[in-house]
Amino acid sequence: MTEPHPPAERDRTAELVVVANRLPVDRIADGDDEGGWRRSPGGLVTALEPVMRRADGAWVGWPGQPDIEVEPFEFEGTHLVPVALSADEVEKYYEGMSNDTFWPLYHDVIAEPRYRRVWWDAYVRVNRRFAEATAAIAAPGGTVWVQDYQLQLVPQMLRDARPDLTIGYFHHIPFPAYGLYSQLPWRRQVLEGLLGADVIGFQRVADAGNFARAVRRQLRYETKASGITVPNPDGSTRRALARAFPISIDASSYIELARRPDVRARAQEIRESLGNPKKILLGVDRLDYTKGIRHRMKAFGELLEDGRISVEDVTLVQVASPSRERVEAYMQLRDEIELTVGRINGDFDTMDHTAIRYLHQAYPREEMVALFLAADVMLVTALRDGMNLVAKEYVASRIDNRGVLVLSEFAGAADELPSAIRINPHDIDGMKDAIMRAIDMPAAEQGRRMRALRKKVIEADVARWSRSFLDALDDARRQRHGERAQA
Ligand code: GDG
Repeated sequence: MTEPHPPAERDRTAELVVVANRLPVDRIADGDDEGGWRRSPGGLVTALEPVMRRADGAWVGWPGQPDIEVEPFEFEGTHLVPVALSADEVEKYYEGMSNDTFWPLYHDVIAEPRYRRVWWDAYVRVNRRFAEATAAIAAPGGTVWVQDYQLQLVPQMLRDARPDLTIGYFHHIPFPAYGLYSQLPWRRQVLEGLLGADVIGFQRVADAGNFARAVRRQLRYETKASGITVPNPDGSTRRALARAFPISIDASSYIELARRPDVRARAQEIRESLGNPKKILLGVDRLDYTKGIRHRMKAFGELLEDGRISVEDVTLVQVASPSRERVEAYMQLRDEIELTVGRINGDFDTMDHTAIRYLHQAYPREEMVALFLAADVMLVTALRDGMNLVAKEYVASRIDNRGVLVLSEFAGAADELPSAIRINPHDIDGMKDAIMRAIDMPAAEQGRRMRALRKKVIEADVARWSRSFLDALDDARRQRHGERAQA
């Protein structure tokens, strides 16, 4: 195995550097106009695009394929700095430590986290590589914004290398209660890594609270409201801020799509191709064990069994986009879900109607919005979810103020969307009743609730999210400079 080369030194000119596991681009077949790269469809890219264009911005991340060395390049106004990963590192740092240790641990151990020392070693090594690549390009006194649980050690590594920088970190997934977090053999190192940041952002107030508790219990640092007093190596202290910045979507782009005649026509076509059922229920998730897809299907299957609904009247469309297919727990989940779909459909389908239309595929955004418009009831039944953007996308798309959102209280979105029908996905009877209530909801009540939901999602959109995080970082920078001037 060949060890990738360290990142090339480049002038330190980037005033704002985003550091994320993935670059905001995907590689496409050679010979394309844009030099073989295409903007990836992810939400983070949309969220940060305006910010990156405004500032002299750079983005540090992995290009998405193992063992490829790519020189830094410009893409749509952003300087992209690829960090190379070997196939062995993808397996240990990404599929192992990130997706088979941190992901299940931070989602309340829904699946059993595996603790493997060789994964941790690779995680440290790769985090260091990201930190070095960032230190090499950030302008003196510049700002760095690190994204998510794959890179929790980067803030402190970066602070050690470049104490002049202002560093932010945003955690997209939940932060668990201390009783669970404390399982982590490297619990101390991870907290110290995160506390290298001046601002540590979480989805929910509860996540920020869990983090502060872990810091108190494990490191004995003092915490007050959202401030944490962190000792410096020279014996002085500094303040880190840990609080909630709930992420959102670019609501206007969903509204625009929902208005397009071709998208609306497609929504109608979808209804017809399902045999014009009275009600269409919809689930859209990455195929992940945190999303509660099995619980949802159990509730739906029982409703059919109980005779409270029939396949002539109600169809469930489940888009389960392929995800992390090389991780064992995901292979198992796929088997279980596909067995369940097969059983339910086998028991209840007729020649003309299907109970569950299951789609293990990814679709373009237009198709997603057409599905949102076709769906009378959106089912978000996550067992644990940092935010859940799908809930917000459904709401934004319903420009007709119709449709019902059934939303798990274990998704971060539940804090902001009280007008949804709230459920506990572990309570199957409760979920069945909630689904029936959604199916039977009169149009006037749908309108009342949907208007309240839409107001919230349109007000608190993703531009506001990134602005408020960067404002908090600006405050932190000013505070640091003030402190330094006084010292
Ligand atoms: C993590 C946290 C947090 C899905 N299938 C297709 C498709 N999608 C899009 C959705 C949505 C996104 O992917 C998924 O975002 P979620 O928020 O629902 O969930 P995670 O992927 O688990 O994201 C989560 C998020 O980070 C942001 O901080 O909210 O809690 O787990 O935008 O629409 N998009 C298209 N085709 C698909 O087939 N086009």
